[in-house]
Amino acid sequence: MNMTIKEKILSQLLSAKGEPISGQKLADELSISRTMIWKHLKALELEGYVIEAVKKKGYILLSIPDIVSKERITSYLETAQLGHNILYYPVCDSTQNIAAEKAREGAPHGTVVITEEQTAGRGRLERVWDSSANNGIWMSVIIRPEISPHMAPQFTLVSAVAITKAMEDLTGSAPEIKWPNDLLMNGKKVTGILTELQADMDRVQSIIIGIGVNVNQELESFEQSIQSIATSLKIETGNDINRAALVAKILYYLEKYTNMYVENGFEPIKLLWESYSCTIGKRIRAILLRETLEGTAIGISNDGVLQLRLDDGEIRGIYSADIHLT
Ligand code: BT5
Repeated sequence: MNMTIKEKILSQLLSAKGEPISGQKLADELSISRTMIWKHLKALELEGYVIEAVKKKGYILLSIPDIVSKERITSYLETAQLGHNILYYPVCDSTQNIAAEKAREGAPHGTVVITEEQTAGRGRLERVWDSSANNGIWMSVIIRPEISPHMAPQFTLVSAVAITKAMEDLTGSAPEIKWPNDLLMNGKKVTGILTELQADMDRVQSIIIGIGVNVNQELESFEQSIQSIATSLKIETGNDINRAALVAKILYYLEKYTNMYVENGFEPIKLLWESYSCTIGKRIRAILLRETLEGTAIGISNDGVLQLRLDDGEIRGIYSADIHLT
């Protein structure tokens, strides 16, 4: 991966784990002057890193800002492609809007648009997505798989599995997946996914996967109207979570399962999805655009369509709906 000089300096300071590194050593290893090293250190300080200069010893990284900047995420990244182009905004209207624009302008596969705060975060059907400052993951990932447009909705399910795995790795607790785009903990929503598509009739140009994860919110941080239905990883686990590390983990699994899906189809992902699902086998009410159906969710098909058995025995394939467990 191509790291900037600033990222390289940060990476060296992080791997020194609190021990001083001399300015001369940094300058020699990066083949730049000590004055340039000093300038980059000042730039890092402006971003909130606390760096101490110890006389005759060098620089020590004392504390790291809790932000989801490019440098912070990059320091945890283990991917071959996803997240190698990160566009970070302290605040924006919606990362989906910026990602859509960047995708049209040709942003490469794996581009990530991420922010600390959204002023117009949105869910499906233009619903409001509560995205307050510095406590969640509000990001959009642009992927460009070579698939036909009808396969795109499955990326919601692929992403759900990837985020679930990442949360399980990092916190030890896995959420449950509620078809199609919610992750729940103790029955409350901890994550929402919004998959949008740019395509020709027969070819995907880009899929923009919008991911909203409630990470370090307290209950009062949520809008009153969603306090009874929303939760965060902190509320559920009692711990503050390193958001940048979680972003990197999500990208790691998203890359892994995207590649698996493109190479081997949906079936291997489907098995994982089912193992985390809280929808299958349950009685549900499915609110579609034009009708509401009740019945038992008996599974998802090999292309990710929910199979609902109605009370008269008829089986209906549901492509998109709001699901209520009854
Ligand atoms: C979703 O929609 O769940 C998709 C949310 C996607 C958000 C991400 S953040 C990054 C990217 N940029 C964006 O602008 N969006 C994406 P849906 O299934 O329609 O659910 C929306 C409903 O969830 C709302 O009507 C509320 O009831 C509830 N809700 C809103 N904010 C929430 C939050 N932070 N946590 C839990 N529930 C929330």
